[in-house]
Amino acid sequence: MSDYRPVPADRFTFGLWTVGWRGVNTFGDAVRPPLDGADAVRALAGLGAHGITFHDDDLVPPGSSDSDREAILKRFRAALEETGLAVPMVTTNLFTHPVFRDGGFTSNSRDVRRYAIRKVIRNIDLAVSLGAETYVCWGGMDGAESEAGKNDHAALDRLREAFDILCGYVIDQGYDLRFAIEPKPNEPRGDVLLPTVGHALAFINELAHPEMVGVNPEVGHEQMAGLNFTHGVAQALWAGKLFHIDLNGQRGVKYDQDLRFGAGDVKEAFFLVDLLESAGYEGPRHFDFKPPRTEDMSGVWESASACMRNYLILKEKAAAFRADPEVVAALEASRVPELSVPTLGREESLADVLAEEIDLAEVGERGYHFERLDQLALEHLLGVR
Ligand SMILES: [Mn+2]
Repeated sequence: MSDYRPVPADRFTFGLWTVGWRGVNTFGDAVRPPLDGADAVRALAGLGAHGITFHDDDLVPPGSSDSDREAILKRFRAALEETGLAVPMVTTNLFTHPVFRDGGFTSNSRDVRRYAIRKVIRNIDLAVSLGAETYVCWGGMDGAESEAGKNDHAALDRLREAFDILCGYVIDQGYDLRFAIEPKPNEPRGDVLLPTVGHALAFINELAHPEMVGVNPEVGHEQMAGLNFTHGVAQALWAGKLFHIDLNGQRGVKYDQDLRFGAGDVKEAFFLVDLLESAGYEGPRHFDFKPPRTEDMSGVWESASACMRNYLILKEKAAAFRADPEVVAALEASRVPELSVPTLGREESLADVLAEEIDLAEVGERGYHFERLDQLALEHLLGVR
């Protein structure tokens, strides 16, 4: 793997809205030309990606006639067939149009909520026809700037209602499709509903079909809240809910940077890849990043390639870390394997624990040597081991 050249078996996927982002932001106009879906498919296939994903409006511009829609989809399908690129995930834009200014599934306006459900259902049919297995729901506009304008209890009721309706539709149609909720703490709303992986996991348990709904955590979204992304992903894996993942980069608690994967907190990226690879996560490694506005189209493709390259480099570094005999010994010295031993033995009862005594003075002096372990990880990451 020394050249870190991605192949489809690596399961790298990209949102059409990532490489197709034209660079429009709050302060600046578009800096790049529109990117046609079929052209994106060919370019990503050429880079060694496995798949492409899209929001309904990325692929078919809003307001397109039925015949325009058909023509666009025909071109897109032809490019997929020609390249073998997959569409493992699809999502809906419930944020750009002014009607969604107060959200989609949780807008105070009932007619908007009903329109949001229609828009998702139409795109679910397209997603399934393209072979997608996961449908991501990011409710970025589902939130508030002021507590006064939003009844959170009612908003959560409406959000649950929307997921129950969508799951019911998928069951009725006999589709093989699961939903993945993407948490985000803020942006574009001042505060977004289901701000973290933990909030989303708790919400899923209240649904009529919790088995059909998981999470799609994004590196930057947890880090924007100052949270440890790897811990969030670990809990999603523990709950059997890591249905999809958005990889990118973020430097600390600030606006959503969507840097290329690896370009934010490198150490956390290292431990994230270590976790995904060791946990046997088999879903797509999906990149949801924004090539900076400084880049022209060649810079966009360079940035996309670098996402995959960084993942493969970190995968190799993580494997070398785990295989290093010094690391194995250091893990032992840090008692890491001991945490996997149940606190009560199979034949034991609480009475055994209650009858036991601990030498507090002696055990209180025990050091855990995590610094040595962390330094070994850092040295692998820095390439000196
Ligand atoms: Mn983001």
